[in-house]
Amino acid sequence: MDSPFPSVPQSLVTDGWDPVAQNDIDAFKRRLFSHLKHSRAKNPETATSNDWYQVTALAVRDMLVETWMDSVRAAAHADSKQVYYLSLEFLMGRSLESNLLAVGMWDVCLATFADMGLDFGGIKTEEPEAALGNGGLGRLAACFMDSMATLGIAGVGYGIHYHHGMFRQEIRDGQQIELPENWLTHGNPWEFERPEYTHPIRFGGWVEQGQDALGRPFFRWHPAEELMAVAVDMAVPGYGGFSANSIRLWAARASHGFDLVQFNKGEYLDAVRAEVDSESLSRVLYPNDSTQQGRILRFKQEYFFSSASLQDILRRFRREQDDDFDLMPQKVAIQLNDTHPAIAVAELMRLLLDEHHCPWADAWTICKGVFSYTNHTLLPEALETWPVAVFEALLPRHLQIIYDINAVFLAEIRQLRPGDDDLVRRMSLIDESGERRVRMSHLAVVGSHHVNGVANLHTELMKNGIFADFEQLYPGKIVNKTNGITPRRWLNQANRPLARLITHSIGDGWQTNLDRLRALLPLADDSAFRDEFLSIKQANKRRLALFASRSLGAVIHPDSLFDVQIKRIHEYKRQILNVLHVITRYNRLCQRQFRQNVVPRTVVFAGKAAPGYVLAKLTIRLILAVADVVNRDPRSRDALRVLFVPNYDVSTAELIIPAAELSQQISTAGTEASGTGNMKLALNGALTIGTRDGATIEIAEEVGEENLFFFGLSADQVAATVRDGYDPWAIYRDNHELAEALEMVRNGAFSPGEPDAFKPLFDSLTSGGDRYRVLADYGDYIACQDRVDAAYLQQGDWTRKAILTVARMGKFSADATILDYAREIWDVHGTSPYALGEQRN
Ligand code: B1H
Repeated sequence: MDSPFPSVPQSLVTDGWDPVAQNDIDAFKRRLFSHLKHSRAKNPETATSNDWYQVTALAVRDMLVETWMDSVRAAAHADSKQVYYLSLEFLMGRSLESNLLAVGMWDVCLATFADMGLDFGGIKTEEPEAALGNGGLGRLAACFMDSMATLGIAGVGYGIHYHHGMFRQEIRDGQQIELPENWLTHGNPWEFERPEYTHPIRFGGWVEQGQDALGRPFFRWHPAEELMAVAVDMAVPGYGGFSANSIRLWAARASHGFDLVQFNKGEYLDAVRAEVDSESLSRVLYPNDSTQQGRILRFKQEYFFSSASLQDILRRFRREQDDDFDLMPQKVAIQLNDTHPAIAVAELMRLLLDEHHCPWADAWTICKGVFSYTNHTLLPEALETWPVAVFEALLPRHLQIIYDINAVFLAEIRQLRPGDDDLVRRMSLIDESGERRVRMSHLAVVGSHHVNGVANLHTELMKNGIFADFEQLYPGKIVNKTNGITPRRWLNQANRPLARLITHSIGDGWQTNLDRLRALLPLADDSAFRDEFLSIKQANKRRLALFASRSLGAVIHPDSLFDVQIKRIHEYKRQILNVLHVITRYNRLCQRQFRQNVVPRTVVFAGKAAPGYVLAKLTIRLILAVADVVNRDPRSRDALRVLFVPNYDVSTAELIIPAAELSQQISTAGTEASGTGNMKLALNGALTIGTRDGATIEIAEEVGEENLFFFGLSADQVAATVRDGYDPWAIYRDNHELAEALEMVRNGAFSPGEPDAFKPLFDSLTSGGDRYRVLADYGDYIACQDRVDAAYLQQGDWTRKAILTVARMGKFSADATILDYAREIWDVHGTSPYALGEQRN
């Protein structure tokens, strides 16, 4: 690949590494060969790529195990507070490179493989992703784990060891199909199964009520079903090798205590079937992002991992503090990642009341001192409620406890606001408006000492919207913690060339104190630096183009503007608005007079649709159909290309983000709680085109409004359209380019064989009930895209804006976010030099 910028040192724009001493290479090679022989029983001649991946992982694992064991031991004996992050999702991605960078062995490893004449690029892609999450919420958990480990905040991430992670997306006949993902087929070198940490999980049955010898009431749950949760641990090494934490994932196993009876009765096959049933509990991740599916198996998953985690937390606590449970709030902080683990509140009550015989009021005080809850979405379809009937059938004792919590809570409300029955009805943990349901968010709020939103706007909307009553009665309980991303993965690892340029220019240290990127500010006006920055972007674009041609058979031009929208496909994220822009641009290109001076564009989409989400799947189909037309038509193909990258996952993000120049963040204002892809793209030098939504607002505050492209209605204005009415047909009539694009969607221009194929999309866009107000933002969006073109023509200034953007992204380091949680919510301190030196704010 020839660089068009001869002044650039070639080493910076390739995947180069710093010089490595032959001694280090030889030592690393010895570790690889030793594992090849002793762990794989292979020799170099017969070793496959996968063997090399496995032995490299084992060699790296050896290097981090020491720090990990030290950290875990130190945390256990330090008598200090531990943080437990309960999350149904951890979207970790691949671990080999991040762990190599954490232990400082990345250069050595690359040099070693080069020395052996093997291609490390092919070896690292042997690693299947740990795709144990849907999107932002799961990836946030992974970034937070990285930051906690790096800052030396002792803690454990608790989740589920899903056998199948997020489904694999393939495109067949222009449509998404879902295939099971099998990340464990070749074994997972990063995990340690720990059968010695196994906890029983029970469901169903009935509750016996009685009095003990002293006349005190007791409740004894007689469950009908039991299974086991077995711990599977993974190390999370902190950057720099000062400390490490664990992620403990629970795998479901049969409990032979229960089916032994069946075995003994000779019902062998039935008993084995029961075993299969038990293990199905941790079989698969639910692939819904931002919608609750309400399936029984999901409910059981939520309780399964909450209960196992709490039993584990109590076991660890009692080992250090005996049964002095009043100390728990000083020793234990439990963060609930959304309401998925909200049942943990009732479970801790049950354990304290029924198994450890705490008085009710004491147990409740402990709960409220231990838990805190993060809300990640305001979309009504995502707010979890479960029918009371489901509780009665599966968790009867927990239902009693929830009723008791509710009674105490509502008594408090009645005292604070006598006579306000409507308030009581609204705040109750039980929704009585139809089939009685438990409101999991209310359980989480009532059981927590702090509740947080994930960006300023989101938190304000929480306080004025779904949690307004709570905000009024308990001011100060709801706080904001704007999300962040780990700069280790999202810049240092994913964009090695840019990371190296930054380090060459301002030195190391930014990886653990992202505010240091401000030292790049003066370089935005340095033409040599700009050229290097630009040539790295070009090289990353060429890398993506190469991938597109080799793996997808698609041609894209590295000289065009790479315009990127990568995220779950969802109506509120409005990929359809992007498509309408593409169609409009296509229509313009079909007219000769528009073909002068156009800025060539490549519009990149990637994302999965939930399997049952019809309009989202149809949107993918439309993107592919439009791509097919636009990419073939000689009138447009030189100036406009559409690329859909299938199977969007963490690794695909690591490939696309460094190549992006324009970041599309175009959700209806007020719907995207935060967004974190917006941060990743900006940190890699993409300029943002977006609405005033989520954390994009705060990105603009940091980088300066002059360095991004805002358009569309604000959240307040969107709310006003709800009050004042919304008339999409009036907008249609007023804007002929819009009408033309919409008609093409309706009349089969992109689906000649099936003219009505996309009609449901047309109908939704033109319906007054379109919750996402797509047409309302169309005109402003198109005008804004024209401004993007104009800005891109000023290449020097565009690059300057991109550099300023990178330099001002420090606020969005997950380290800063985690230090904020540590200070305001968890009351803990980091012990690594990065935390001690840099406790910011
Ligand atoms: C987010 C979810 C989510 N919000 C339900 N809510 C799920 C809800 O399986 N489910 O049932 C799964 C996921 N995910 C995202 O969280 C927000 O949409 C983003 O705006 C935010 O950046 C991210 C992290 O806070």
